[in-house]
Amino acid sequence: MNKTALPSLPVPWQTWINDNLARGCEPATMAQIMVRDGKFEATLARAAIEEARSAGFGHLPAAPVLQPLPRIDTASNVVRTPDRDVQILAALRAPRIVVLGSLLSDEECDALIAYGRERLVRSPVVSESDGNTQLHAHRTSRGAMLQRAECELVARIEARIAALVQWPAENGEGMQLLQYEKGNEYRPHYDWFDASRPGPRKHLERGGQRVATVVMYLSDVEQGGGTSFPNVGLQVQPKKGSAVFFANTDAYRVPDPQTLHAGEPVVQGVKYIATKWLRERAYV
Ligand SMILES: O=C(O)CCC(=O)C(=O)O
Repeated sequence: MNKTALPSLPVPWQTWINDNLARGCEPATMAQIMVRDGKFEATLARAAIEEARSAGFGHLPAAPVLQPLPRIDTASNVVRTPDRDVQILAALRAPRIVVLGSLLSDEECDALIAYGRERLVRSPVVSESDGNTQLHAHRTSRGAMLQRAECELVARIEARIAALVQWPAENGEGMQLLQYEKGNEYRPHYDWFDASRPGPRKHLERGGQRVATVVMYLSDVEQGGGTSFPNVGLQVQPKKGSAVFFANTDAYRVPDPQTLHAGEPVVQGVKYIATKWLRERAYV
């Protein structure tokens, strides 16, 4: 293997090889993924993995390193943020899921809906193949992407979330306002990006992994519309002003399949939520 082969790979693939070796993944399986998703020649894929191995990757200390993550202190039943007391209603340890009461006031919920309603368009998903957004039958809500701190109300809520989850506001993506009418849903999916897929992998370049999600309920819904976590048998019903927080990775920042979740179909009423995704690093 000539020594320059690995540096000629795109940086996300070099990172992918190093990360997967460090996690103990099988080189043969990694090479298959590189051929399938990265369209690399099989010999180049195998050689690049071998070079990374001989450079010491994959022989990192066996014990993975705990990484800081967004976290909510559930030692008390109330978290005092600078401008509002937030109730802890329920908590699950693994995956980390915390149900929050009173994150937003009724007035803030109404104002957020009124602020973004005119901008609602059909919500897309990220394509597995190229990372572009596309419409999909699995997601039938309408949504509006708000820029971070684009108005005083949005900045206020973002600052509150940052204090609540002990994570910098600049690591947050812009808030997403979503509307689900009768029958609308978001079928089971993950919020984390799968680094083995070329489309989602592109999204890791800006800010890294989505390490946590906050779903804020802006309306009461007569029937349906819960946020369900099928792998852990949990369903959180929408209640105006409340929210659910969940960590998308484990404590080592490895994406957690237990975080599979869905927006259940709305049966009666209209569901409005605001979703906030938190990245590993500044999202600029
Ligand atoms: O609609 C919900 O309750 C969940 C929304 C969701 O999963 C998302 O926006 O990623």
